[in-house]
Amino acid sequence: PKEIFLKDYKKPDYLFDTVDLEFQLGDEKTMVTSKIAVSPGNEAGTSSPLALHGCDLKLLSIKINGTELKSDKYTVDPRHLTILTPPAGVFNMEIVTEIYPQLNTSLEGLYRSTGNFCTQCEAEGFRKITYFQDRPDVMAKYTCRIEGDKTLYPVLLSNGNLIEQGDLEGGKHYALWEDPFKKPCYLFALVAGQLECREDSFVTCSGRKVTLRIWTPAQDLPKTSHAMYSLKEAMKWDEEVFGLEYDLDLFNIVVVPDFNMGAMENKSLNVFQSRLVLASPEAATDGDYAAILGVIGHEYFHNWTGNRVTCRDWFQLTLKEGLTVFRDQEFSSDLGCRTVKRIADVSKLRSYQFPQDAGPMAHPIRPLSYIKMDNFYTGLRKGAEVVRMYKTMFGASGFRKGMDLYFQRHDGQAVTCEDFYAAMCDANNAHLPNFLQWYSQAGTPTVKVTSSYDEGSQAFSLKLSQEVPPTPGQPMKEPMFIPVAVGLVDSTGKDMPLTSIYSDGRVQTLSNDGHPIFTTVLQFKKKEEEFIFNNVPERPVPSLLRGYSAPIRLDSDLTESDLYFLLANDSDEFNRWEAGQILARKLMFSLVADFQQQKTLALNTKFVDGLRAILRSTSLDKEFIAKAITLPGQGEIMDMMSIADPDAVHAVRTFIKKELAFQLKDDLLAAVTSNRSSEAYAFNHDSVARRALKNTCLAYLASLNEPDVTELALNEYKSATNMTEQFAALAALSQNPGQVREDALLDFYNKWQQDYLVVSKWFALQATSDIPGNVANVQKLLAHPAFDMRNPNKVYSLIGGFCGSPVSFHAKDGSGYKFLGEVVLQLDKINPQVASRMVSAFSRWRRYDETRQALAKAQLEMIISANGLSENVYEIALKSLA
Ligand code: HT7
Ligand code: ZN
Repeated sequence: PKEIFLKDYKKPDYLFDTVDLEFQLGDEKTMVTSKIAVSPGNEAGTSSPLALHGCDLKLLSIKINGTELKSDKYTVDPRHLTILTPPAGVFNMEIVTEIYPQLNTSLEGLYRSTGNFCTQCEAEGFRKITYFQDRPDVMAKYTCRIEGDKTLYPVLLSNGNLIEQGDLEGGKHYALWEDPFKKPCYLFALVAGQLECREDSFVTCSGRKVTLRIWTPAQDLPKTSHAMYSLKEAMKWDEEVFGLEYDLDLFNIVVVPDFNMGAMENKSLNVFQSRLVLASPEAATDGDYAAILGVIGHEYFHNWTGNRVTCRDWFQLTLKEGLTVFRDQEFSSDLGCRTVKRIADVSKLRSYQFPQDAGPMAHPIRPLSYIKMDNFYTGLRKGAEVVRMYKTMFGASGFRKGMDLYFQRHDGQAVTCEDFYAAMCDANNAHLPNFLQWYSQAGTPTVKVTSSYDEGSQAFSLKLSQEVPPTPGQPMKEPMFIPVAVGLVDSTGKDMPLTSIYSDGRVQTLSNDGHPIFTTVLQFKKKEEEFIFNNVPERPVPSLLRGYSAPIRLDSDLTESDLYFLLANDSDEFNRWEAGQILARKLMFSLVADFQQQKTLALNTKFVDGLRAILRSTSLDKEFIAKAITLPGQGEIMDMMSIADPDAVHAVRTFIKKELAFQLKDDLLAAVTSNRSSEAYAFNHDSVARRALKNTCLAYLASLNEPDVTELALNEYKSATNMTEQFAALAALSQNPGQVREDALLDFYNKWQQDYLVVSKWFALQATSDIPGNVANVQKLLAHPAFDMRNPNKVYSLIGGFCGSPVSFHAKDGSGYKFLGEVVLQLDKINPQVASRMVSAFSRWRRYDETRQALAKAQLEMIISANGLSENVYEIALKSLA
């Protein structure tokens, strides 16, 4: 396999100005005709060969300027078609190919999903449709004519505007679509099949009416109302916050059950996997509703950040993804609760991104090389944090100025991360030293903070030092620009006004137009720096990295009592939660040590009291309380250990959970009963928060495995009128092995077997379970009639869920590893993208004890030596073993 390097980027020798595609859809084969107007890619013109990408295509003919090209004028290999001596200047090229979508299980290019035709071209899937320069800096205007059987494929969709349609002989019909905007081929889309739509409209800020359609199989139409609401909210939000108006008169969303990722932002024809569109109160949880809002927003926001301004090459992926993830996070924050959303996003960053950034797949947000670009779509949250830092530095209005300048300069272009940085800095008349290091250095920086107070001079000093750990290919690192938001809390729990600060040999007066300032952002950009706050009347407790102002690991000298103080008092709610998490982590580490030394485990009463106070609070947001009483995940703790010990972490977390449940039982019971509601389901913050608190408390109680709480959970399960509460009760019951668990799981399946999305949840719940002997159970579920290896959603639920369980996946006898090794090979033959996501579970094998290391390594070696392995899986296995 060939490795592609950022440093080798060259502008294309040929440009494609217009692309006219014609598809003749057939049950057995589809014929694709592509007519391209080609022009030289540089001023001087070119006579170099024109190399086109292609994969799994049967070439039928090539014409240049209307004349069939003789076979000695081109070469074909399994990945390319090369025109050896293209004409000088502008010319037309026509290529006809045959493809076989019904055999395409990779779900990349043109494929079938439950009979319908669908495309997925990002990152490099267009080459599975026709020979093309499959790279994002080749931007063209497209038309697309689709022809197919009218009964089998009554709906024919592509990008842009429908400009013609009609019937043809032999029961066929056609549709002609024209997209007036230039786009890279990865944004091309075609959908054809038996679909119906929910239609609505949105009037844009300039008064234009846009028709909105969500297409699904007829029976699912009632479940599309939340998605439609989400789309309209997203359109309004982008106008209000960024002044960005939708640019066509039609916006289509199509739902497909078989899809490798969440969704795809094809120009005016977004494609979504069912889970991220379809929702009803009975069958979808609050989490599903929130995910739909976020992802509908995300794909819509790409229309400007990704589509109108796109990436020069795939190394710049974070340019569109980091920015768009940031935008969807802000959108969800504005529509819900900002602190809770921030906590959820930071938790995900810690559980998925940090481990990756510390393992063999660690790469800068702009990678330096790749074998398969698809493998680089897992690190996008760090990119969003990098974008967030611009906003932290420049404020909302400065960030908006930067965005305006970015669009003013680059609309219709394919650009780089430097272009974004330059727009942000130029619009704010600023320069951020060492900021670009975030794009080129991998690894999560650790920032150490020590504080001191001098009563005589009333000066409070914070000494900061940073360390970026070595990562593959990057043993030495440069300091990075790290914005550290800080507040100082006085002994009564109030924020102190910050008046002046000394750093870099100068004093800076802090004021906000004469108003006192309570949080300031330290611009930490060297290996070590000291910041001295002046006029500080008493020793404060510093509240550091407020709102999690940079994606780093913070190692401060805050004492346990400082942390309890912040947990109770910090005005920055994020940092209240954070203080609780740090305390919980410290507690878990000390109990893990006790467990490893076979000491009796005992819970610190101060911790119990701290959580009791939070639980009893009547002023805190209920969803915040639910988050604050939730312990850090097992993965997060293992990630911070020198040798990850899944058995100890699991035992300790289970112990703390049970002990808290025992000691807080009355408060937990009160929270469950007082948060019941007989009102009809609504997806609004108050109701979501109420359910979140109730469900979290129920999970604690059920861990006691006592008859009264089992009875309670059973009642909650039976009386639930929405999936959020029903599923939470089922999860609570299924913590404890035994007949009650088995009966509940069976009952749930019998109720929901017709709804494949709910069945996927049922798979995930069992797959992630920590009950003993779960490897065999998951193995059995693989043969369940409802499981289908070709459906990514089911694979992610069952296999992906299983890999996330420290107990079963890391079973000491290696049975979990063996199971995954076999599944990966099977899956790779069907869908390499999905297989490579599964094989990633092995990548951190060096973090475990020697026995586990040997067992996991053996599976990786077995995988890499298999015949016919895909490049996707090969790249992950190779880097994991390196
Ligand atoms: N931009 C979309 C990426 C995507 C993708 C990438 C590789 C393989 C399959 C894929 N499907 C969608 C997703 C997004 O930004 O939400
Ligand atoms: Zn995206």
